[in-house]
Amino acid sequence: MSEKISEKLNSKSYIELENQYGAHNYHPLPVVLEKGEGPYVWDVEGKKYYDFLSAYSAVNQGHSHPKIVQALVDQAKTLALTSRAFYNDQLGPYEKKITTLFGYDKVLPMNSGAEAVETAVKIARKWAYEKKGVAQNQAKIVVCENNFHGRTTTIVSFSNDPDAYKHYGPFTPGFIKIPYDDTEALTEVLAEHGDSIAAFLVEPIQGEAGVYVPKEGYLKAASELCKKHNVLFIADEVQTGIARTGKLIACHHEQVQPDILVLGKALSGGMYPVSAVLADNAIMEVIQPGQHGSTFGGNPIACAVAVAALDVVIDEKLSERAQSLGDYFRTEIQKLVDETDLLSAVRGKGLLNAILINDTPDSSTAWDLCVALKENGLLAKPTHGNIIRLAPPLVISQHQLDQCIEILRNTVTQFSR
Ligand code: IF1
Repeated sequence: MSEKISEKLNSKSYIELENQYGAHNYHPLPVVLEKGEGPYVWDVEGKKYYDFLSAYSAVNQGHSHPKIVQALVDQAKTLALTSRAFYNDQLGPYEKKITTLFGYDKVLPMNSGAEAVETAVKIARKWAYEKKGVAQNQAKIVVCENNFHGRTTTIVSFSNDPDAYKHYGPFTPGFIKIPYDDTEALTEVLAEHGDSIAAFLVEPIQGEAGVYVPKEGYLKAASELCKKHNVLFIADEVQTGIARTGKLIACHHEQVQPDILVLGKALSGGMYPVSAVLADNAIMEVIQPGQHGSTFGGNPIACAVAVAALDVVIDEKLSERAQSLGDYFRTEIQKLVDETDLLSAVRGKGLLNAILINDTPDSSTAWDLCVALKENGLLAKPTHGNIIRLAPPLVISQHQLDQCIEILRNTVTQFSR
């Protein structure tokens, strides 16, 4: 094992280092992690935890999955980066694998989720001008209130969360916000503006908004409305994709095949920044050489890691696990909701779930409960205010999940505001 970069410190010292030398763009839970394996992480004092955040659903395959680590190490020792100025022997096989698995003609490889969303926005706009005949610079994209699609300037331009957009103007125009999970609102906006609308960009479940699961049939109805108005249906499955909700992508719960599919996070199993935009030729062909790109997009390491990460999803039946363990988890947590006034609801799909704390969003109750959970060996973090996301790695076993349910039960019942 190679020597650590610096001598080993305690949690307090690591936190002080981050406070002094790091931008304060996060307020982490007071725990300093140094090791991860499967559903577990360990802090620098050696305390073991269940990870119930999974790096916001990036670590679906479990921390440091041996097969993905091996792919990373082997490729890193061989060829790390060529840029797309040249071909490489990893990209083509990866592109064939991912397009075949998700059912598309083409993939455009990127790195972060936000980059992939930006790529989807650019493709949709270009398609609107070159294929749909929308007047230049007049293309609109419909998005949903309380969305989260990343943190670039264009993406926060269509956020309604002041923390995401305040003082980042001027904003990118061309976006129309409608309420989420509201088929009537989508019907109206397409009827009124459909001729100039390029796409509808939507999260199949709104993650950051608090694991908001739309009504059954919403995605299907939205997809059909888009077809009717020649509008592209773009599914942002960065968080809900890769088996997290019990299907390969959450849209498959309603047999919806998005016109443009955006993937990220667990596409690499949390091992490396890998994102992707998938579409059929009639859409993807609007991008010609020199019209979009990225230094690291489609690099050999990203491709080798993503191939291994997707193999793990299929070989270890992670979608089926998420579906059955998720149903069990919500059933058990619903019993706890019924027994205590601290929790008002549990909701989710597969192993993307959340509990609603029976307190005001500006109260510290959700945070305080997460600190208490940490003391009891389970790491989770509130999303907005009084909602705690509960999303373990999909490799968690039934026995381990039962232990987590016990930790949740004990912590909630012993918790005093
Ligand atoms: C943070 C949560 C936030 C995403 C969806 C695109 C992206 C994300 C549906 C962008 C990223 C991350 C970002 C991270 C916390 C986490 C997150 F929803 F998952 F909880 F912020 F809202 N589409 N979500 O969820 O992907 O560029 O980050 O790779 O920014 O704090 P990215």
